[in-house]
Formats: sequence, C-alpha cells, structure tokens
Amino acid sequence: MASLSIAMVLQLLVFVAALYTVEVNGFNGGDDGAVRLVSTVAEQREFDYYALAVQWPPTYCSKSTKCCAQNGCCRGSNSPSVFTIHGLWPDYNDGSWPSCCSGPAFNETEISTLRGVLEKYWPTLSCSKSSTCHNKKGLFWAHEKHGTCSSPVTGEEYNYFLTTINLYFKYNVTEVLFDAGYVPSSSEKYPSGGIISAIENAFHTTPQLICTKGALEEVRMCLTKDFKFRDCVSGSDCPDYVSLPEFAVSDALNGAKTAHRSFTGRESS
Ligand code: U2P
Repeated sequence: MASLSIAMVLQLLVFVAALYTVEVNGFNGGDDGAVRLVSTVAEQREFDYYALAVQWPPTYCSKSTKCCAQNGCCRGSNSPSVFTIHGLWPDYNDGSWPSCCSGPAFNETEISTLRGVLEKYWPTLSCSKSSTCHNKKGLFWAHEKHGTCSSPVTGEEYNYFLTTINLYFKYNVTEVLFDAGYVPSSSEKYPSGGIISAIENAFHTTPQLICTKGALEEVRMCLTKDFKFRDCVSGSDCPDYVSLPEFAVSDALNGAKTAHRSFTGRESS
C-alpha cells in the first residue's frame, strides 16, 4: 500500500513537471518562463493602424553624447541630411501599442540584401543597443515589437522592412519640406502650421510633429492596415515656431574625428 502511494506521488510529480514544461516552452522557446507566456498572449491583440515615423538626425544627434562606428550621427560630412526612418509602428486606437508579439526572433541575415539601404535611410542614431523582446539588446532594426506585431499585415521580417522602406520613399517628407522652403538652417524658425500644411498638401494627411527644445525631431504619419492615410490619435507637441537645425560644423568635425577613431576600433565615451 505504502509503495503504491509512493508510485502515485511520483507519477503525479512527473505529470506536474510535464505540464509546467509545456506551459513555459509553449510560445517562445522557453527562455523566460510562464509569466512571459501570459504577457505575450495579453499583448497579441492585433494592432489597429500604423504610424510611419521619420526623424530629423541633426535634432536627434544634438542629444547624442557618445560616438561609435554604428552611430549615424558620427559620420561627419556623411551624417544623414535627410529625414531617416525611426520606425513603422503598429499602434492601437487608444494611444497604446503592442510591445512584444509572438513570432520568430529578429534575424539579421533575412534582411542582408537590404543592409545598404537600411544603413543609409534607417540608421541608428545612438550607440546604445536597442531593447528587443526576450529581454535582449540588439540592433536598432531588431525592435521585434514592431516587426513581429506587424506580421498579421506584413508577414515575414523581410517584407516588414521592405514595406517600411517603400512607404518612406513613397511619402518623401524631406522632399516635401525642402520644396516648400523648410530647409535646414541654424537661424531660421518655421511655423509648425506651415510644416503641417506642406505635408497636408502633398499627401492629404495631417502629420503629428514631435519636437525637442523647439527643434523639429520627428514627423509621424498614420496609415490604415491597407496603407491608406488616416488620422493619428495624438497631436503634435511642437511650439508655434520650430527650428530645423543643420548639423553644426563642430558636430560634423567631431563626428568625423570620433567616427575615424571608432572605425579603427577605439570607442570614445
Ligand atoms: O515616443 C517614444 C517611443 O515610444 C515608442 N512608440 C511611440 C509611439 C508609437 O506610436 N509607437 C511606439 O512604438 C517608440 O519607441 P522605439 O521604437 O523608439 O523604441 C518611440 O521612440
């Protein structure tokens, strides 16, 4: 009788262990446990729309304190002088967004043929590694929360990046603003309303402008899941007049020097 109960207890233990293993490993290869499974499921609700965010590197780079080979701010005279891609973000109508969705982890080799265009038009403007899902850090492009959460529409990783690049070229914010006279300047201030109108005239959509210390940092345009323009759920946060700074000459020179140092393997701090 006693040996029978021991066998039953052992069987029960094996069963519980098996159940636990299935639950932990079920979604994500089992690297971070059952809590992760719950949060993944909760965040799987499909997104409502996209925000295409493009950023103005001189504004972002004015906050950049560190140079390294990967940092697009540190390319000296080759630093980006056009709006570059920040992201194609799946968003919810309530102003939030999904942050980690199930699906394969970011795989750099899948986008190797796009690498040149991504380096140029989707550069990281920072030395710090971006957070990815699974509590890891990686390339700026590895914001899995965006690519994997977009997958119900864009499918596999390569197509997410290709779609984003195509939208970026199709809706060329740099060209529209420069053509309307909103050109980089170290002294001019431009009316935010004028910048918004230039985009409205070109694309028939109202963009959301994001500023840092009175300088235009980002333009976001919102799209339905079939890539037609729609309203964003948040408004602009810019003052009435904004600057569109040039890369300061000293920044470019410093960038050139530090980039050179970085490319020879020494990282500045
Ligand atoms: O705005 C700050 C950061 O929040 C993330 N974000 C913001 C708005 C939005 O619609 N979707 C979204 O993801 C961005 O985070 P990142 O991709 O840079 O990590 C944005 O920079």
